[in-house]
Amino acid sequence: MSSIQSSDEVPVRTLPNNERIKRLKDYFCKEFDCEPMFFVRVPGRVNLIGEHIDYCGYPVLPMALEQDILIAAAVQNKPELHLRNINNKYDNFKMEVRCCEDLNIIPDSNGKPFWYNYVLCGVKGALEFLNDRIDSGLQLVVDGNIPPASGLSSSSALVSASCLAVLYAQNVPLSKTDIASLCAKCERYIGTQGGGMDQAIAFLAQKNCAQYITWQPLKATPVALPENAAFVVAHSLSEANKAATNDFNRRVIECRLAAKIIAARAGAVTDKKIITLSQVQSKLDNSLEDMVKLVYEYLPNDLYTKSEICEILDVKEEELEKLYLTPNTSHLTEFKLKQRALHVYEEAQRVDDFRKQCSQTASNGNGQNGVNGKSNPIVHENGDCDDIINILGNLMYGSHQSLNELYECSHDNLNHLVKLSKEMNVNSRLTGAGWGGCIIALCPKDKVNCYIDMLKEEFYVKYCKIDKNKASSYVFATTPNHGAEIYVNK
Ligand code: ADP
Ligand code: NG1
Ligand code: MG
Repeated sequence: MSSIQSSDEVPVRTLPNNERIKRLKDYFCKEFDCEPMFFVRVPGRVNLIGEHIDYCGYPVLPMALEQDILIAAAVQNKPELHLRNINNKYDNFKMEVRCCEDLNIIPDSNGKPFWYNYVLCGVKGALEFLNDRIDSGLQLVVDGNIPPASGLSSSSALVSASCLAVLYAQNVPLSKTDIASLCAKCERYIGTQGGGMDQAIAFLAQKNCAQYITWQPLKATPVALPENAAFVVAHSLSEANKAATNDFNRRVIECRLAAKIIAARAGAVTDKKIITLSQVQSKLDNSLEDMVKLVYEYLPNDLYTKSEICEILDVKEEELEKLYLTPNTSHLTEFKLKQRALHVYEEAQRVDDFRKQCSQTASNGNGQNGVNGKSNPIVHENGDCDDIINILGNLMYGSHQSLNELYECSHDNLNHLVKLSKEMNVNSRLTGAGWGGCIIALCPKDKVNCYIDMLKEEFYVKYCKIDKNKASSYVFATTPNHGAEIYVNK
C-alpha cells in the first residue's frame, strides 16, 4: 500500500473518528475476527443536467453527494473474497478468486443482479487491470447510505469502491481519471452500457463545485454554482434497478442506430467507427442546432422496424445485432430513433447553456464559494441572482420535459413532484437514468425550508400517504461534496 502520493491519485487520509466508522469496525471485527486494515469511501452523485447523453459522447454536469458507500477491508492470504453488508437485507457472499475468468457475473432467475454482483464487477475490473497478478484475497464489509436504485448512483459507488479496495490492497497507484475509466468499463459487466458519468464524478468531484465532465480524454472542469442557489433532492418513492430490465440498454442502442442512420444518410456511411451521436456531429462538423434539423430530415418516422433499419444501413439482421445491439436488446423489432436523437442533441445544448450561464455568474462574482474551494467576492451589481436561478431552472425543467416526452424515462411520481415544484415556482427534473428514483430541484436558498415543507405535505403525506416524520428521510438539500478517498490508521 503506497505512501508517496501524487495529487491526481485517490487521496489516502487518516481514518476519521466517528460513530459510523466505529460501528463498521466493530461489525468487521465481529464477522472476521480481525481489524480492518483500511477503508474506502466513494460518494453517490446527483446530476444537475445532461441526462442520457454521456453514452452519446456529450458533456454532463453532476456533483458528488454526502451519501456514500463505505467499505472496510482486510487482506488475507487465501485467494478468497468474503463479503458482508451492514444491512442484513443483503446476504453474505464468499468465493474463490484467482483470476478474472473466475468471476461470472450472473443475475438471479428474474434477471435482477444480486447485490454482490456489483462488487464482483469492481473486482473483475481490478483483476483485468492487474493481469490477474494478485497475491492475496480480501475480506470486505460494505456500509452504504445512498438510496439504492434511485438515480443517485449507488451502483457505481459500490462498483468503484470495490475496484478501489482491490487496487489499494495490491499496492497499485492509479490516477483518478484512470481508475474512473476502469470503473466505467467494469460496471458494464452488470449488463448496462452506461457512459461513465457516475464513475467520473465519484473520483473527480471537488467540494463546493459541480463538475463539467468531458470525454476522450476524460476531464472534469469545476463549475461554480450561483451563490443563492440551493439544490434539493426528493425521492419519488419508486425504485428502478437499471440492470433488471432492458429499458436502459434500449435507449443506448436506439441512440447508436440513430447515429448510424444519420451518418449513412449524410454520406458518412463508410466510417464504421461512428457509433455515437456526438461522433456524427464531429464528422459532419455541424452545430447542435443543425443536428436537430438533420434529425427531422433523416429520421422523420416515429417508429422504425428492424428490417427498415437493416435496409437503410445495408446490413443483415445478424450483423446489426452483433455490431450494435446488446444481449438483452437483440430480440427487439421496433425502435424510436427520432425522439431519442432529438433529446440527446437538445439536452447537449442545454448543458452547454447551463455551464455558460454558471461561468458568467462566477466571473461576475456571484459563484458559490468559487472553484477549487476558493471564495469569490460576492458582487451583486452585475446580474440579478433570481434571474440566473430562473434561467438555470428553466433549462432543468426543459430537460425534464424532454426526458418525459422524447426519452420516455420518467414516472408518474416524478412528474407529480416536478409539477408540484413548478406550482411553487421551483424548477426541477428527474436525475439519473429515471423510470423512478429522484428529482433534483433548483431553489433560491431563502425558499428551501418552505419548499421542502410543501413537498412533505403535498407529495409524501397527501399523494403517497406516508407519515410526515418519515418524509424527512426522502427529501434533503445538498451541496457538492468531494470525491473518493481511502482511510488508514496513520
Ligand atoms: P442507482 O441509480 O442507485 O445506481 P442501479 O439500478 O444502477 O441504481 O443499482 C442499484 C443496485 O445497487 C441495488 O439494487 C443493489 O443491488 C446495489 N446497491 C446499491 N446500494 C447498495 C448497498 N448499500 N449495499 C448493497 N448493494 C447495494
Ligand atoms: P444511474 O441512474 O445512476 O444508474 C445511469 C448511467 C449513467 C447515465 C445515467 C443517465 C451507469 C452506471 N450509469 O445512471 O452513465 O447514462 O444513467 O444520464 O450506467
Ligand atoms: Mg446505477
